[in-house]
Amino acid sequence: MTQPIELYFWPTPNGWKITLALEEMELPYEVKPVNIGAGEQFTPGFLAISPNNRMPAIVDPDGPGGAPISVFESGAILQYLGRKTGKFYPRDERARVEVDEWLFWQMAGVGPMFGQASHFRNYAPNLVDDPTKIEYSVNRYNNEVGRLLGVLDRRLDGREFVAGDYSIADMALYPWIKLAAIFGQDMSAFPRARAWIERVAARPAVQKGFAVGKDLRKPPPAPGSDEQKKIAQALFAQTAASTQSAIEKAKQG
Ligand SMILES: N[C@@H](CCC(=O)N[C@@H](CS)C(=O)NCC(=O)O)C(=O)O
Repeated sequence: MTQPIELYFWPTPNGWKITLALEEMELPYEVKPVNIGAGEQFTPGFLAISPNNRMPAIVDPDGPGGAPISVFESGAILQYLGRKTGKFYPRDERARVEVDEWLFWQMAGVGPMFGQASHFRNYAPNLVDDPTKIEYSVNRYNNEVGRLLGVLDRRLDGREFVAGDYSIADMALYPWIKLAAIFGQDMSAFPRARAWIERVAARPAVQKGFAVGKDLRKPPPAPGSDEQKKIAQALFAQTAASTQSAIEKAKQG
């Protein structure tokens, strides 16, 4: 009997990329929640498979040669699952290069830039005493998010999906692009991207994958509350030294 893949997960766009893929590829999986607001990403067990203290990560008990394998970084996980199943990741070299281009564009461009835009727009205003201090950063990342949406919109001219058939590149992009509106973007400026969102959203596996972790997500803590400061400290004030002490603390249980 196939053993389920362990998915180390918290309900965020990077986590949903993998639930979308696992659902679409019809692979059995078991969710192992990693509460990143509570510092669970620093536990020794998790760091052994994800040394960057970020989720998602997977452990596939049935890896190459029948032995277990762990994978961290969502792009590497998507490629691994695509190679394992032969689905949504074409074998033909030209087609695969196209998927890789758009997958890496998401990993190196969309993910980090949307992440910063979300940070400065949705979190930082509650963490600084004077909002004018972050005006430059808000504009910088909002502009970049808009520019990237423009790139996607042009790419989708005459195409249903970003690289040939529906692929792991679409799966990597969808959770972030779907949220663009909450980063303050006017999506009516990007009609082809908007139509693509609807096309992807209509897929049953996407609906199932996106629903994973609903029960884990709590409403955000009140601005200025102790709870909010604790989460902000755990997520947004990480340094090499603070990471080291979080690891030491987690080791002691
Ligand atoms: N490049 C990584 C990014 C993953 C990432 O940023 N994960 C965040 C949640 S979306 C996380 O685990 N944060 C924990 C932390 O900041 O300590 C990937 O795509 O897997």
